[in-house]
Amino acid sequence: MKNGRYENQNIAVVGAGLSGSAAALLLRSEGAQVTVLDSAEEKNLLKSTIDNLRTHGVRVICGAAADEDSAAYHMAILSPGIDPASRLARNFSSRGIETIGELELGWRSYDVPVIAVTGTNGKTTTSELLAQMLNACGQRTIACGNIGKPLSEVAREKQPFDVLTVEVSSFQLEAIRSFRPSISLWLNFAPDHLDRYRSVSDYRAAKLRIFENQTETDVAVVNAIEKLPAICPREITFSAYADQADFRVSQGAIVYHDETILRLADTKLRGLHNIENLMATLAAGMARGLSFAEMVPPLSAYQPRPHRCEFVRDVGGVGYVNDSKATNLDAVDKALRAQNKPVILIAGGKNKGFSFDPLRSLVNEKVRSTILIGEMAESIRRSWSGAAECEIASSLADAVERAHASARPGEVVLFSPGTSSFDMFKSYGDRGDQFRALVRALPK
Ligand code: UMA
Repeated sequence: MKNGRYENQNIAVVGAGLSGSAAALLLRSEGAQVTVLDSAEEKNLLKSTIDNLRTHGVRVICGAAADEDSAAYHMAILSPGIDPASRLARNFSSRGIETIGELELGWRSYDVPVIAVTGTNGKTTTSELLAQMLNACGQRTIACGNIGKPLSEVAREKQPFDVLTVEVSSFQLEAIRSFRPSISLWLNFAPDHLDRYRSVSDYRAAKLRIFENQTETDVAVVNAIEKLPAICPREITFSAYADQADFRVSQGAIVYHDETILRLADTKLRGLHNIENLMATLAAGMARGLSFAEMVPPLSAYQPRPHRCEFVRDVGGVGYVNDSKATNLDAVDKALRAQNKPVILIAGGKNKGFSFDPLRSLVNEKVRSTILIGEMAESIRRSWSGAAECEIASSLADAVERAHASARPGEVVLFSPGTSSFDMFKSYGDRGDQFRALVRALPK
């Protein structure tokens, strides 16, 4: 236990989703009196979650009453989806109540070293690669955090792990105090989440907090082409594009200094962005004392996850690729660069506060025709008008039908939305599942 327990403390947990629920149950297991507050009306929340919280003695306040709650608390825990500037969060911070994020709570409650993985893209793949590799090499770990299982849940379960592999988002890092990974991974950075941050530099500053509490005895695995400020931990660098990195690509293989480690043809991952994810994983394993000979077999065996440039099916010589996980422009950029055939691109979704202008020249180079969906369809058409044919579809089903009607043999239909899904779907997973089902239902 890094900090004291929470016996008889009155603690507010903001948000009744995965993180809030995990934080509340952890705090209850450590003796706190817990109130969960959520701005949504109770009927719109998961009944099973709310019932479970109440069964564990947690008070739940929903809707407008949550914003107005004025009870005294020792501390408040924010779920990552809660903007610290929101009225709900300010209700605590403005009264001088210590306010921390769920990640920080989990960290304080479980004394196991942490490997933290951040980056705009590739966090989930790298966290999974790392967890799979470490377990195969005899280091017991679990991939948790932003990937789906909150750190507070892992902290409550207290299984005997050697190390935790924690995917961390800017939203989570924004609300840390003492969170100190022994190994941090900075995969890449590109603009995102401008519906939450006032500027790209605010988003970057939140992410950079991953290094904030690391010391010289810790390690940072960093992308060599990123211009990071001076940081304390020892750095191991990687890049598929620079020659000066510790891990780099040479003659179709990942090399460490001059030693060949892994031939690209011997992995199931495709695209240079994934090769960088592999390099970062090897670097983190090296920092954990593993040899390349131990690490390479599990990395070669790793199967890519769904929704990440997932090949769905060939229909009459046209390949259909599901890249629903592409929720920002950088991910679309990488997916387009990985294609070597003319592309019919299906893109669009929720308005996250950025324009698609930066992709214009790449779209012009790679894409024959675009089919646009969701809240951003009109705005994307304005960004790409003249760079490729643009048409707007009324639904994902309509978009798939239009793509099927226009694609020619030898082309690829790439579903890489470039923004989040919440205007039309429950999640990127739901969106990708629907795309896959629609493609599977196409006539031959
Ligand atoms: N809520 C409010 N007021 C608000 C906003 C939300 O009361 O102003 C309530 C909602 O009504 C809801 C609850 O908060 O009941 C949801 O909390 P949340 O948005 O923090 O979601 P969780 O279910 O706790 O999931 C969070 C992460 N979500 C976000 O960061 C938005 C999940 O990352 C993460 O997997 C999970 O914790 C476990 O750690 C998702 C994500 O989209 C996958 N992450 C972003 C990304 O990867 O780009 C950062």
